[in-house]
Amino acid sequence: MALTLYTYWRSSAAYRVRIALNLKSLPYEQVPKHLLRDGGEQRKADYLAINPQGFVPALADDGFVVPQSLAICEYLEEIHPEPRLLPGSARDRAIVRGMALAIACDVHPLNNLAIMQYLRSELGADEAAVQRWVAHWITRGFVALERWVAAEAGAQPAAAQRFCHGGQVSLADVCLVPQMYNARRFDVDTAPYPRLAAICRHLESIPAFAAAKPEVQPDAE
Ligand SMILES: N[C@@H](CCC(=O)N[C@@H](CS)C(=O)NCC(=O)O)C(=O)O
Repeated sequence: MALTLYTYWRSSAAYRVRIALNLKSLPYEQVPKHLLRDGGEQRKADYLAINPQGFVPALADDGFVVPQSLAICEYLEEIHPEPRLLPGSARDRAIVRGMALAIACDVHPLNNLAIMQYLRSELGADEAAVQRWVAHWITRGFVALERWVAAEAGAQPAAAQRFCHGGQVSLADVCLVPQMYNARRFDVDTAPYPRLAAICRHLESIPAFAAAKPEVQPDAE
């Protein structure tokens, strides 16, 4: 099994996959695609032949290409089940997938590069308006997730919480940490989300998460 990850250091979707690969101790080669250089290497013909969507990440496994970060994580889970990113019971899996999708489908796409470029170039938004847009959608998502995590945790105090659900690392955590990175990057106030912040603080201290963070990637600027 030779794994190649098409990635960009600041891509939060690629960050998810790096965490999953590290948690499962799967060695992989990185092929960086610079999202801004020369109009975006992800939009060049050679990369579109790999991922027709023109997004990172994509993972190649001996030449078999899987695009979409959550599809990649689930693929890794199936070919290399331990340690598990999805819990044992159908109910727990449904919660974990729900939290992961709340981030990956309902928050992250709205702060993606192509969306922000469209806001600027087609809709005439200035930087302040783009910032408001990003903050609005992250805030909306985090308000809901903070409540959701609290409801799942019951009476446990915020500071005692270490994971999104079920007392162990899951796909929800794999999605939360990169989205928190994005929130900080775009100067979104994270103080109103003490549970999410406490979970991220703990997760970021785990070596698999620490080794996946953008600043320590080979293509980091
Ligand atoms: N749903 C996709 C989203 C991938 C995505 O949005 N990737 C961003 C970087 S985080 C990207 O490649 N953007 C390039 C662009 O917008 O042109 C996934 O989870 O993999």
